[in-house]
Amino acid sequence: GVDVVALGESMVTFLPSRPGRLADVPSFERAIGGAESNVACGLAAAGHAVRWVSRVGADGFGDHLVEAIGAYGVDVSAVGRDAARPTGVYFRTAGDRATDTHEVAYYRAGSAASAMSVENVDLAAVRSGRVLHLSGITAALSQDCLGLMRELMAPRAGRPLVSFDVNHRSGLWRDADGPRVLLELARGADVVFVGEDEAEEAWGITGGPDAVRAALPEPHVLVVKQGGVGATAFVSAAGSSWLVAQFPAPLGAAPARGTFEPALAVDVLASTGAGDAFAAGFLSATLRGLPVRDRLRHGHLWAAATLTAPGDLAAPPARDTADRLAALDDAGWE
Ligand code: KDG
Repeated sequence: GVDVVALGESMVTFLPSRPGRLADVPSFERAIGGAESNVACGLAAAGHAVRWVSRVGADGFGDHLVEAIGAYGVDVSAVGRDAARPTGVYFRTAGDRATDTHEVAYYRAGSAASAMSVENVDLAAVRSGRVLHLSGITAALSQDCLGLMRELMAPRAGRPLVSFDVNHRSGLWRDADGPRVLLELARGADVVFVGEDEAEEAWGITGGPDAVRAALPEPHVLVVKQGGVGATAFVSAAGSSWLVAQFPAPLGAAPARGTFEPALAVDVLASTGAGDAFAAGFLSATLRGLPVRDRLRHGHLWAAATLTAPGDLAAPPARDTADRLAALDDAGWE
């Protein structure tokens, strides 16, 4: 069976040949990006059975995305083609390493993926995994995409465990609804990933992980990412019976208060994709039934691999290496 299905828009990504303003970069190197397919590729590279569902144009960039993501071992058989709409692309600058600010130029309005809907996506394929990974980016793309998200997240018997990364991209929302919609979607998910900075930007929540949990008590698992500091996971003892049945002891046994794990100190080259890598590492460890502390540590280890690579996507650490590091005592880890 399929462990994880990820649904979302992927784009051909153009990485700059040198630092500086977008206006000054003379050439770019082609790579791939897309928050949900980044998660899918990481999980597949680590040996999990993963499917990515999306729509791309009937064009060379669509071919490239399907081939490149497929090459990670991701099942791309349910990716649809749109003869009338192009594959989205985006350009990025390297930005300033000290402040980690960079420019992003999206060319994705009206893309094939932005026209995803309950009508043109294979819903059975999307529901075919134990876990369905979604993100708030999809909700921002169009009303049809938002409708698809709501349909997939609606409570129903046999619904896969829904993992939701808030991924607030303020530049993508065409109206002021983003924060409200993201909160609504997060409330309906089983596992939620959100940055402390994101929670402040979108929802005005200050006061750290406990304040985020207070505003978002519903998800069975809530992970608040605190950038270079670490991450805090909240796991409620309660969950719907089918959820607890699917993910028994490790989730049910965890304490209701937050579990904090410090991040690894690394030399950040490009932060894009680090959140996706974190989610993939956390989900990988979840699928393996590892305890909460180890899920957070695998998240940090996978994020570290991406933080130190130029693209949005890096090979996850080898499982035995990651397991050895995650098993260190607290002093060794820090
Ligand atoms: O999380 C990384 C993504 O932001 C990047 O790969 C591009 O999906 C992307 C987006 O919409 O920003």
